[in-house]
Amino acid sequence: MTPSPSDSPAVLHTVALAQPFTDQKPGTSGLRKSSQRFATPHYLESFVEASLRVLPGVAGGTLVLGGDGRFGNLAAIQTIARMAAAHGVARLITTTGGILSTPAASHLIRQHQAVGGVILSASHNPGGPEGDFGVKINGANGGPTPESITDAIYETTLSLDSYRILEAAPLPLDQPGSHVLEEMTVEVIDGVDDYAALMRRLFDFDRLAALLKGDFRFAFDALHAVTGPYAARIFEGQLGAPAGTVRNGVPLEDFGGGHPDPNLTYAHDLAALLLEGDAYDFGAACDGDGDRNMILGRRCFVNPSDSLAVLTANATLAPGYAEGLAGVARSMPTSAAADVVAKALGLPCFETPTGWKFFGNLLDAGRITLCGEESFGTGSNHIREKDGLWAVLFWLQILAVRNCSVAEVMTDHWQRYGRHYYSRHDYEAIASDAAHALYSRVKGQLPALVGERFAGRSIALADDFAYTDPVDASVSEGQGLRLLLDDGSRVVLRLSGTGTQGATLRVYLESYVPPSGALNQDPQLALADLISAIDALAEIKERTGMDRPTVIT
Ligand code: VG1
Ligand code: CO
Repeated sequence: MTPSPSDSPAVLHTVALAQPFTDQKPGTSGLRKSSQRFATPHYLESFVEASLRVLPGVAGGTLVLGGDGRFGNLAAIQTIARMAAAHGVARLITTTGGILSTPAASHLIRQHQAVGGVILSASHNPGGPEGDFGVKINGANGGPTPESITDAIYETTLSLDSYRILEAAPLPLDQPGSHVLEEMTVEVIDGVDDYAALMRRLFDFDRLAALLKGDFRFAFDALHAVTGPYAARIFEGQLGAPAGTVRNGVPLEDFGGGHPDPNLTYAHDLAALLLEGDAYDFGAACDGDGDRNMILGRRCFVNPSDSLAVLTANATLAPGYAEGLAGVARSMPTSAAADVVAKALGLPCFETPTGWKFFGNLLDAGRITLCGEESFGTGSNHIREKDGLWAVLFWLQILAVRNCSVAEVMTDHWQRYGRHYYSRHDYEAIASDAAHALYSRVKGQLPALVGERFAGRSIALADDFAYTDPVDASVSEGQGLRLLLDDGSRVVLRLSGTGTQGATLRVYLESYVPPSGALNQDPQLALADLISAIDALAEIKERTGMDRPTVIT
């Protein structure tokens, strides 16, 4: 019999740290490091201690805890539960098997008025002992904490000399139940139930069921990550899609050895199924922690920037958005496709830096309803994270109501609003020094570039993007190097804040064609002149030693 934690005497320990860790600066979304780094004694505890000290309301409050099922998830939940008890958390909500997607966690935080949550995930990065692990701290609104909090957490880690933890028997996480860890109650709940109920409130499940039970062929790839149980319950269980619709649906600690990243490179099996054959009408995949989505139609890839624009243009087809939208926001490197729709609909449109935390203030203030990023992230005011399955359901809703194919939706969209040819080129795991030297060099050249020729156009603006939050006036600088050309085309350079090996350079390319222009080109060809011009300017091939990007989206 597993001993119940309440049966064994709990002892509070203050564990001394020989010296603080200096590498716990949270990136674009939380602290993300190799599993090996996280295996360093006291490493996880140090970051969690700092977070529990900084997050407002921890003592006496409710905390949500769970993760994407990767290697280290269950052990970390046990550790963090004992630390939460030592910090006076009154109520801890965690899930069976420790399985909790990022969007479902965001929803639980809001639903239970928690002070925040700890989400264990390195998102789309590979997992396993040789892969990555991560800790994301979300706040009371259900979203990633703002920079003021993440900066304070980092500062705290730099001078940390001890952490507090309770010694207690492990919590049984194999089934729902209530437990006690000293003064703290622990509720182990099913991580899918509440999320599925929320989706049912936003979309017309009867209509979706009619679609999925008909001759519409749908393939969903969970990539052996967290969305498997959610997708199986919703698509197959509640909407009646045929068994087998959800592929790779069992979460594995190492995601079956794959990259749980829904793009054409890492979700290639699904991409091949949809783009090279005619057996399926619709395909979708989500990432490790369930906040990203890739949408595919028969022989049709939907660029994520376009996806946001399509959702904006068709939002009122979903019951949850039937009243219309307050506004829309996109991250700076995301194409301006949504801006064009917003303008046509008379909606406010915002451009934020990369990372979901910047959308939180706009959502909380009711200034926007939808938001998205080019990196396969779309979401709305229903939670404060991007939401992979929500986007898939939204697309299904549009297809069900309009009764047409994905390709028809796209063609119709471009004929109406014009097309933003768009691509992101990632140069992953390049030497850190080379990446930073390349970046600083271009940054140094920016002021002199205005008015210069570039890919046959003239450079109208060259800057390092800075953002002033329209809600709280906080300023975030250094968010990416932008070259805006006089015809509205654009090239952006950024260094990734989520990688764990060396540095990753992202090159974002965009060029607009009005409805009267050529709408059916291959994006790589349509952008070819921008691609070679930025290579010449930034000396990408030469300085990275790479002939081509590792990932092209
Ligand atoms: C990447 C994406 C960014 C996204 C972030 C977190 O960041 O580009 O748009 O918000 O991942 O996504 P970066 O700094 O590597 O470019 V996830 O799915 O980790 O929560
Ligand atoms: Co993610």
